[in-house]
Amino acid sequence: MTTSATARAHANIALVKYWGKRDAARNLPAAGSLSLTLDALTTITTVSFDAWLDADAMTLDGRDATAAELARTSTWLDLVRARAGIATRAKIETVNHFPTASGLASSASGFAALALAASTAAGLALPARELSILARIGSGSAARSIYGGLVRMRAGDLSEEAFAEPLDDPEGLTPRLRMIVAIVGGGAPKLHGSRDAMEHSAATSPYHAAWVAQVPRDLAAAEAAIAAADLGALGAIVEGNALAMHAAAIASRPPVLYWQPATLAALSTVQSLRDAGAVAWATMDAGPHVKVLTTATDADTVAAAMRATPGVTDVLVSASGPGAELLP
Ligand code: 2P0
Repeated sequence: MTTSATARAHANIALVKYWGKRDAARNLPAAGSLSLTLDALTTITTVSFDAWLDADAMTLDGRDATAAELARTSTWLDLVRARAGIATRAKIETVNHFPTASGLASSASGFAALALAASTAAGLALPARELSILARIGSGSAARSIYGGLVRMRAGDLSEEAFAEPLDDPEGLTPRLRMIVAIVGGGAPKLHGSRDAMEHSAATSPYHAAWVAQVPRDLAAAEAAIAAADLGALGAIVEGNALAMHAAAIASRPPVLYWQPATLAALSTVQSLRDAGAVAWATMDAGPHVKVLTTATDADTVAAAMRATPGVTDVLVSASGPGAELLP
């Protein structure tokens, strides 16, 4: 007997970053985070439990998963099997619909789509909060991609408390927001995987404790700015938070340095755009790319300026996207 389900989820970009764990085994973050789910970056995953299989099997963008990718997914799938009371192995087919060479990590949309598809195929009908916890155990940022729009991740004290939830947006800011992704270095594979890099940073950076202490302050200020629809205040926190994360990472020994020359050029373009009156605030993740928070009104101006920046090889524009959903 086969039971199958297909789900779609979107990647997210953190406005207040997750960088560091307090418990690696249960994948509990050291602090909360806040993100915007993006409509332009999609993963579609099908999970089929099949009694004839004697091992899990997985394809990623049409190729067989590596042994490491399969082992990580298989271990995670054991949680779903335990919960559903089944031992059946599964076939997993996952496809990332990301613009070519976007160089963006797909673990957030990947584990969010997987959590919904696998739990549904296993016969579980989990509420969104349970899906968020399940996705988090796979990858911390995936907890946020269960939801659309602006999303807050709670650090929680217990594993059951570390989940994401949609953020109140009383002034209707979300539909006005745009994220411009400026790809630097042609989307080459990243130098340091974020999982290992954040652990190394926590273990060796003299600034890590200061970073973890700053996050709750940034979260509170970002939420207040969203509640007041104050984009200038929100943008200043977003940019400061990302640079603080990178400062802590760069101070690791040996350093975790994601920046390339074009990264600085892109950051300089963002400052120039602001000086010229545009809404433009930079953020960066575990790579050299610069993402710019802006509005629907200024998106074309910002995208054109990023495209004209030397060393920027590709630019994509995204609005807010929806949460994880089942496909027929
Ligand atoms: C974020 N990043 O908040 C931050 C900013 C990277 C920089 O979440 O170990 O792949 O799987 O829980 O979710 C990337 O880390 O890490 C990440 P794991 P994940 O988006």
